[in-house]
Amino acid sequence: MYLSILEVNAEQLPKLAIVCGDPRRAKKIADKLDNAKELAYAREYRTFVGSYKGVELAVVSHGVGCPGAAVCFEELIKGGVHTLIRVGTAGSYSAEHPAGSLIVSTGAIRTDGLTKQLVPDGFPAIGDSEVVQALYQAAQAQGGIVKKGLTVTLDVFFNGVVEIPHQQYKAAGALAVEMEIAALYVIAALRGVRAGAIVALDGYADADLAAEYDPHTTVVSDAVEREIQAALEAIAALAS
Ligand code: R1X
Repeated sequence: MYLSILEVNAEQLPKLAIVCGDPRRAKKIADKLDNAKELAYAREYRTFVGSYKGVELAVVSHGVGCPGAAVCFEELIKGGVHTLIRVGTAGSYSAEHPAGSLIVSTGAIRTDGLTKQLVPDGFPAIGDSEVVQALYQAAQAQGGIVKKGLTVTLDVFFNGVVEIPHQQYKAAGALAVEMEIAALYVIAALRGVRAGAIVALDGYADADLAAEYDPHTTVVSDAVEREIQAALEAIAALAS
């Protein structure tokens, strides 16, 4: 089967995949694999295959936001992928886990538009318990601050005139906010595959993002390095 948006033949895809927003991060992850090979780079979707500790996996970028990411997740699943781990970045809701910390998402609060067009209100977006646990254990082994809990998935990055109720999400216990996990978890549930997600915090979500957001710090790149390592170890553990 030819996956016409990723521009990849399904026969070339392993069953496990790490997905991330940034095509450059996909390359960075692929550089840690044995026998890494780039299969395609179509739109924001850059696809590599290779192996880690003898386990074959794909590494694929999905871009920013649920609709574009959903195209990637759906095609990977159509192509036979049954385990997906998102390695991403997110804004923090608490000084207890500042930039440089890692959060494993147990579930996403669905404020995005995409999943509203896939499933009815009230349908949960939850991670697979085995994938979440494998990620959490592997992340703890990397050191630094690691938490697991709920994350918020938004569509908006730069605010408009509508106030986003960050204080309410925070008061309800959400740890961080990003833009793709709801799509991943709902699509995984719909298609009967397992998924988990880990994010490196790159700032505070309820601050003025336009003025203060700087994801290009050493603290953040160190955390991204740790989450990549955690995801690779989780893939190796989940394959066995
Ligand atoms: O998930 C969010 C989005 O993909 C977090 O980082 C990106 C925006 O910079």
